[in-house]
Formats: sequence, C-alpha cells, structure tokens
Amino acid sequence: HPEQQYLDLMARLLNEGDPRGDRTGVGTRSLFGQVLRFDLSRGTPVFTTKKVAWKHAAKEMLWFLRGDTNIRSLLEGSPRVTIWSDWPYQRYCRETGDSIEMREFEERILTDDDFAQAWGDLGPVYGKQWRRWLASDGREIDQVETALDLLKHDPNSRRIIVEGWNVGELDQMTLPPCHKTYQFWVSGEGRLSLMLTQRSADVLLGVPFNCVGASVFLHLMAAKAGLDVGELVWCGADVHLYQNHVEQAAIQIARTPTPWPSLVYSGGDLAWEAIGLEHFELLNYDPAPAIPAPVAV
Ligand code: UFP
Repeated sequence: HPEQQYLDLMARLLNEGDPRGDRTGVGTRSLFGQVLRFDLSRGTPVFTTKKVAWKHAAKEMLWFLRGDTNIRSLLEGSPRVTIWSDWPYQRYCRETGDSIEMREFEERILTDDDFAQAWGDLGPVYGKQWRRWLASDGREIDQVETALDLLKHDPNSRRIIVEGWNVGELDQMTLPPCHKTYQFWVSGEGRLSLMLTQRSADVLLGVPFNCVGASVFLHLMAAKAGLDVGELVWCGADVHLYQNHVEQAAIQIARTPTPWPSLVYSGGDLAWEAIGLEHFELLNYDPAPAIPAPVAV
C-alpha cells in the first residue's frame, strides 16, 4: 500500500530523527530531505490511517488558486476553515487593544465588509504570489495561468513552476510559505505529474493536509490542460515530528491502511473563481478515526 511510505517515514523520524530545537519551542525529531511518491491514477493520497479533513484542505487550495489572501471566504460556507484565523485575530487584538473572542472576530470578518478588508488580509501569501507576483518592472505575473499555458502549448518545458518563495516580500507575509514550489511535468503519454517541494513539514498534522492540496492542484491542472493524472512526488526538506506528537505517531504507525479513495473533479475548464467544493467528490474513503494532537504555533 502506498500509504506505507508515509508510515515508514514517521517510524524513521521516531527512531532516527535528529533531536532539534525549533522556532515554536516544542522541539522536534527531524530528517533533512525525504521523498514520497504517489501514482494518482491509482487513487488519491488522502491518508486512511487517520481521518483527514480533506474538504478543508481542498477549500484552502481553491482559495490559493483564486488568488485570494483574505480569510473571509475561508470562513464562508461549509466547512468553515479557521486554520488561518489566528494571525489576523492576534494582530487585531494587539493593534486595537480590543479583547473580543475569536468567534466574534470571525463573525465580524464575515458580516462587516470594512472590517474584513482592514483585518482579514494575510499579506502577500500564496494566493498573491501565485496569481499576481509583482515583478521589478511593475507587471503582475499570473504563475498559475502561465503554467497552464505551458502545459497546453509546450508540455516538454522544464520550466513549468509555481513558486511561493518571493524573497523580497517574505517579511510582509503572515507566514513564509511552507509548500513553496510546485513543478509540473508531462510524460510522453500525456500524463501530468507534479513535484511539490516543502521547506518545512510537520509530518503528523501538516503533510496529510499538504498531500490533499497538491492532489487537488494536480487534478485541476490536468483537467484544464486535457491531460491524465500521473504522479505526485512529495519532497520535504526539514521533515519533522514534534516531540508532543510522538504518542500519536506511534498509534498511527500501528494501524493498517485501507484502500485509497479516488478524488473526482467534475468542473472541467471552469474559471478558477467558479470552482467550489461542489465540483469534487471523494469516493470510497473509509479512514480510521482521527487522533487528536496539539498544533505547534
Ligand atoms: N506546516 C506544514 N505544512 C503547511 C504549513 C505549515 O507542515 O502547509 F503551513 C508546519 C511546518 C512547521 C510549521 O512545523 O508548520 C511552520 O514553522 P516554520 O515556519 O518555523 O517552518
């Protein structure tokens, strides 16, 4: 089962991971430079040994792809995606001295346009860089559409890249990108593969989410370019298991994967802004129960 690669990676981190301090103060076991490969024509890497909130990850990916950087549309509709809310909430409390609850902050983002504009934006994070990278001559570059154009008209290109790591703007971002580079490749038979390079990877909580996001990206680009889906190659640089995730990892490693589900996208060549969760279905997903674990922030 291809998920065994992921479980083996967690086991290696447990057994051989280098004990390191880290920014969050929690401490990790870390290995530098790891690879997982998944053939998406045989199923989608939505891991089964622990239930993955795949709709949250897919909704976030669609938000990146629309070029959105405001948390408002993540909070709208179902599911309510709150993974980005903490930073703007902290900024609001810090800069205004107001001490409202998180839930109330999110309600105001949803219902008050001016408030959302003033406090809901995360700076030039993924969506901005992917769709409107600011060049030194003032042009805004749409990396996603450029990549799509290359897939259609120059599929042999070795330059089909969507990059998040804009060095000159890192200090304006809420978070510097983790899943920083997406590179596409088309096989001679017309299968689209994607290599994701992640500079920093929380193996228990981040990686399952990032694999879903990358799968959604790959399916969408394949559908829009008229290609079949090929491999997702996941590459992690600093791949780590937080010290307070050791027990959860041990529980998960002891589980046996069930057959992989299939992600089906039915939106065809819809505009990025028009694509929603209603255009996706995940067939035959039968995961083991979730394993609660604290997020390091
Ligand atoms: N992290 C991920 N994937 C993500 C994301 C964050 O694994 O998509 F946004 C984890 C990696 C790391 C932490 O544990 O969040 C980011 O911290 P740092 O910026 O210090 O690498």
